[in-house]
Parts: sequence; C-alpha cells; structure tokens
Amino acid sequence: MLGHQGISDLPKATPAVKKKLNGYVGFANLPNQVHRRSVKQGFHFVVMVVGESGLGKSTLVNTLFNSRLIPEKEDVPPSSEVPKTVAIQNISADIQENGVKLRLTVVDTPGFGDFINNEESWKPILMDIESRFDSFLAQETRANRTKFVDNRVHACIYFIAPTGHSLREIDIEFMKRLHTKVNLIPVIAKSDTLTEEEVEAFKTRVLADIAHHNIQIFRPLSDSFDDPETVAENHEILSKMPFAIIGSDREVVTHDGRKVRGRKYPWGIIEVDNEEHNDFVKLRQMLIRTHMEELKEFTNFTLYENYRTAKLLSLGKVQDSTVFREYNPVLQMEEERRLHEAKMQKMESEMNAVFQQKVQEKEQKLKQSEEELYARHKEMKLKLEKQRGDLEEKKKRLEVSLRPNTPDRKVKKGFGFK
Ligand SMILES: Nc1nc2c(ncn2[C@@H]2O[C@H](COP(=O)(O)OP(=O)(O)OP(=O)(O)O)[C@@H](O)[C@H]2O)c(=O)[nH]1
Ligand SMILES: [Mg+2]
Repeated sequence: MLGHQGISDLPKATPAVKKKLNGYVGFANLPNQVHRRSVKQGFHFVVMVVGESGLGKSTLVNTLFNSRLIPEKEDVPPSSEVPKTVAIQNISADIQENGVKLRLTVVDTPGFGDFINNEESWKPILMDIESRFDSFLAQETRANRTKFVDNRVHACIYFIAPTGHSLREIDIEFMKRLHTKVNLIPVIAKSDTLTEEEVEAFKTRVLADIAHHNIQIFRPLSDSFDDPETVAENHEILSKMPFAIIGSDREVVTHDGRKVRGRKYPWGIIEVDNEEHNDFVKLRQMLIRTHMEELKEFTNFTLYENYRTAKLLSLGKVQDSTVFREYNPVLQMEEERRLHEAKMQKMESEMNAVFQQKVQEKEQKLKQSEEELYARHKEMKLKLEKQRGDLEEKKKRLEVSLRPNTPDRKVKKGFGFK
C-alpha cells in the first residue's frame, strides 16, 4: 500500500503499488521521450497541487495514484476523518511498468483562503519551491555528486474555483508569483458543479485573464521535427486547457452496471476516467505519459537555470553559461563529427606543412651542393689554368734554353778552320 511518506525514507517499489498501476498509468511510453540513462536509473517526477482550501487537491492526489491515500471526508467515520491539509506533504510511490521505473511524488499543500488576510498565501509555496532549487544547487556545487537527489517541482497544478466568473485577485497574485519558478498548469476544480456550456465559457474567460495578466502557463510545444501524431496530441491538449477536472477515488456503479471511479448524483454519475465527462484523463496523460520529459527539461534548463543565475549573481559569482548547455544527443553527435572533421583537416594541413618544409629543405640542400660543386669546379679550373700557365712558362723557358746560339757557332766555326 502507498502511505504518507517523506521522500527520503521511502521504501522500494511495493508489489501492491505495482499491481495497482501496472498497465494503467501508461508511462512505459517514456523511453521514447528520454535518454537511456534516465531509463536505467528510473524517473523521478514531482507534481505539486496548490489552490484554495476545499477545491479537491487531496482528492486529486488520491485520484492520480488511484488509491485511498487520503481518506475522503464524506464516507469515513468522523474519528478517522482526515481534516483539511495543514502542512506541505510529499506523497510518493515507486511504480513500475514494462520494466520502466518511476517514482512519482505529489506534493499536497494546505489550501489558502481561510484567513482574513490571504495576501501572502503564496509565500510558503514559493519558499518550498525555492528551497528545492537551493538544495539542488547545493548538491551541484558539492565535490561528490554521486548521490544526487532531485526533488525540484516539475509541474504545479493550480486549482481554480469553479465560480464561472473571472479569475480572482488571489489567483492572479498567486500565479504571478509562481510562474517564473514552476511549470504552472491551471485547472478548473470540481467542474461537475458547472454545466458543459458554463465550463467552456469559463475556460475562455480564464485563458483571457491569464493572457491579460501576462501569466505564463505550461503549454506543450510542437516543432518541425515532431511527428504528426505528437502535433495532433499537443493540439488536443491545448484545446482542452485549462483542464476542467473532477476528482474521486470511489467506485460507483453506473446504470448499465459498470463499476467506475466517479461521483454519484441524484440525476446520474460523473465518471473520472471518461473523457466525455471531464479532462482528468488528459491531465494525467499529459503529466505522466506524454509531457513528463518536456516538463522536466523546462524546469531544469529554464526555470532552475534562471533561478540559479539570479542566485549566483546575487552572491557575486558570474557563471559560464556554455557549461550548462542543454544535452541533446543529436547535437552532441553532430558536434563530435564536426570536431573529428576539424581534427582530420588540421592533421592534413600539418602533414602538408611538414611535406612542404621537407621539400624546401631538400631544394635548399641541392642548391647548396650545386653551388659548392660549381665553386669547386671553378677552383679546380683556376688551379688547372694556373698549372697550365706555369707549365707553359716552364716550356717557354726550356725552349729558350735549348735554342742553338747562332753567333757563337759562327765564331767557333771561324776559329776552327783558320
Ligand atoms: N463536487 C466535487 N467535489 C469534490 C471534488 N473533488 C473533491 N471534492 C470534495 O471536496 C471536498 C474537499 O476535498 P479535499 O480534497 O479535501 O480538498 P483540498 O483542496 O485538499 O482541501 P484543503 O486540504 O483544505 O486545501 C471533499 O468533500 C471532496 O469529496 C470534485 O471534483 N467535485
Ligand atoms: Mg487537502
């Protein structure tokens, strides 16, 4: 069975929980939304419910978990009746579906509106959301990050009273205080108290008020990469916002004999899980089946990042935003490919440069040895010419010394014959 538990002292998945939620919640679809690491570790998703007292927040928590976590006020004996929520409470369950683990935590908060001065009723909620950011930031700055606990609120369901009129001051104030810190999902509570036409008109009115006051609510985004199915799903969700919900964890029997979760009235039954009757199924699907990862990513990369930057700036530290870029496997692969190509190009140009240098060196050497050869050739030529000159000189001298002396011979001749 599920129970009221702090997040830290939760037991591991219990068989009863598995049995109850198996094949029902539909989050086994999650691996399509996320990276492998999250699948291995399991998901942790935190949803908070806030709003005026008595609008059915605790009942919705029961309805989401499909359990009698918090006994409803009506049919429990007075002694065991759970009074209105008086403190912020974390209710968690480990659930498993097709081998995928999910820890779902719902933060139930005390309703406001009971005090004469409700001006600052948003304060404890905001403090809770920010303290979760703070503890995450503290873990991030710690040296040992192996045991990371992420309890940040990923979605905040804001309950609007089914007045049929416009939003009240307190709703506007509340949402304005929260919209930069959390994904706001406004819902029309106890929508069974309004007729179908009233619900439609009230939805339009609420959206107009939200736009008029520049309140940011969570809206599913479609982009050009989305398949037509996702685009249609997002469109369907958007067309239903703000969800008109009903909560009940009781089974009632319909006139055709079906056992359903619903609310019984003298004139008939309103079924929780019937999309024709209310938008609870759409809300649950969006939270747990289709948009969990989007809600988590927006919380991490936008809401938390903004909080963190402001906090660090207030402490006088400027952060390097490039360190906290969003992780996208496709972009990562692209980046790796780009880096590899750049590396190859660098290697090629380096090899080219080395080749050029070697060629130049060789050319230089050849030129140098050519010059040396030429110089040696010149030197030898000069030497030879000098030798030739010397030899010719010698030859001349020899010739001169060997030439016959004509006048002497005449004298000798004359002397000899006289
Ligand atoms: N008609 C109607 N009644 C509801 C619905 N959900 C809850 N209730 C009833 O509203 C009453 C208050 O419900 P809770 O779930 O305790 O409301 P809460 O918002 O948690 O109230 P606080 O803890 O005081 O903030 C109970 O009697 C519920 O049975 C709903 O969808 N329609
Ligand atoms: Mg409550």
